[in-house]
Amino acid sequence: MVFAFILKRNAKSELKAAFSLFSIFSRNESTILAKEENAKISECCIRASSEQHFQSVKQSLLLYEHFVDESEETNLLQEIETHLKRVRYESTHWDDAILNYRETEIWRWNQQNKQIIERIRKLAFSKEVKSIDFVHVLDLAENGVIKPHIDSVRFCGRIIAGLSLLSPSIMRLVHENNKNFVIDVLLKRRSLYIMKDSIRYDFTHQILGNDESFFNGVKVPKTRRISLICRCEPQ
Ligand SMILES: O=C(O)CCC(=O)C(=O)O
Repeated sequence: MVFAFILKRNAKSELKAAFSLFSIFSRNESTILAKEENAKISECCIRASSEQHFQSVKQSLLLYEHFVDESEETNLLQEIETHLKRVRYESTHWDDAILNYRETEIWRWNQQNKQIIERIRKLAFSKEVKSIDFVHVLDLAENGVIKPHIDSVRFCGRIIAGLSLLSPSIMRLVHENNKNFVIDVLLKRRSLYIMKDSIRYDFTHQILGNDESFFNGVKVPKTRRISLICRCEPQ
């Protein structure tokens, strides 16, 4: 079944200009130890259009580098391939929000991979929210792009967690009512992001195409990328 998570899309206009209007703050190469899970939250891969903007969203955007190791990535990919092998790449999504991709949903995982999914859910979802039982798997081809959108509130609650496999990419978040409020996130291979509350509801998110894929002025070559997206149930 193809997903219908995507509700809104914004025109691309103004985005390119936004970073030049503000001085861009880049976080120091520092990490904060998250007490609850002993996982490292990385701020160095998050760039906001101003320090004030960064401060106002840092509680609702979390990034964990090296969330899985290489062998865990290999195991996940092996299982995912068995689900994707009969799925064809599509050039465009039903609402034109994604280009050059294929997708599936996985309900049951082998024992090893199930533990990784449980780790994601434990870290991302508090006790008050119920996670959706299946994982959305999105395979974005090298020339694939996810355009700006906000996930539909009909299908997804206040928290979205995504694990990036195979390739780094840039996720751009733009405030719906203030197009100058822009956050770029370097999603490294094997990293996990968690978007919640304000970031999830008030910002569009997108994955930049390879030609626009730069962080701090440095090219981030995006090849084929597979993401595992865990969501919680709508309220
Ligand atoms: O691939 C990702 O990490 C984001 C996917 C996405 O934008 C979505 O499913 O709404």
